[in-house]
Amino acid sequence: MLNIVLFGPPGAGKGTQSSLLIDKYNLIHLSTGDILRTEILQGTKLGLEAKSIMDRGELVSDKIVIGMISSKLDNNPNTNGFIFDGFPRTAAQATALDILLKEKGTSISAMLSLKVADDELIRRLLERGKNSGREDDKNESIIANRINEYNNKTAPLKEFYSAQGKLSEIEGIGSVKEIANNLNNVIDNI
Ligand code: B4P
Repeated sequence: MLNIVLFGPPGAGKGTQSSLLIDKYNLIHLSTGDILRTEILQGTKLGLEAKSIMDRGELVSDKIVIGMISSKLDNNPNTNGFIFDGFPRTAAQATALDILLKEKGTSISAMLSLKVADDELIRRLLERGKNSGREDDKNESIIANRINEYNNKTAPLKEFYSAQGKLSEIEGIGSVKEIANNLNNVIDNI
């Protein structure tokens, strides 16, 4: 199986690039952000719990997101592989993911980390916030909070995957096509 962690700060282009990679490599896209937003739209108990946390730009609890990923893995036993977009975001999530994949006889193939400077992240997210209806994209102080959460809790995961020899860093500024080509080159050499 080909299991890719697509990594980077909020607004780095993970969602954008995932949609290209799933078509090219015939993978299943698991975006914890999208799954949570679907729960919010459906008004489920989990969605109600997650909404205020996400609107503040904080991270939803590990227990909730690990449970969500676990059931998605169980529901797709015969796939070529997965793109993990926005997951893992904490050390506990990364450890849980390794265990869940091991139980299925597979593992992470690579972490592809998109590098984008903070001023460009803020510009992209505010731009998306004009139309997306996402509360977390509308306000610069919430975006700053998301970037802080990333720097404190998520960025250290690069060390976790680097220690396993799986980290590749890719420039995330440029055209969507250029960045996609660079991601494809890394994946084709796995
Ligand atoms: P996510 O949905 O994962 O949102 P994100 O980090 O903002 O990334 P996103 O995929 O939306 O942005 P993208 O880079 O594609 O998380 C939202 C919230 O959910 C979190 O804050 C947290 O509360 C919760 N959550 C999710 N997963 C969790 C977890 N595992 N644990 C705990 N909590 C969790 O795109 C951004 C914009 O840039 C787009 O408008 C796009 O068009 C544009 N763009 C993309 N590529 C570009 C390029 N090359 N040039 C210019 N613009 C570009």
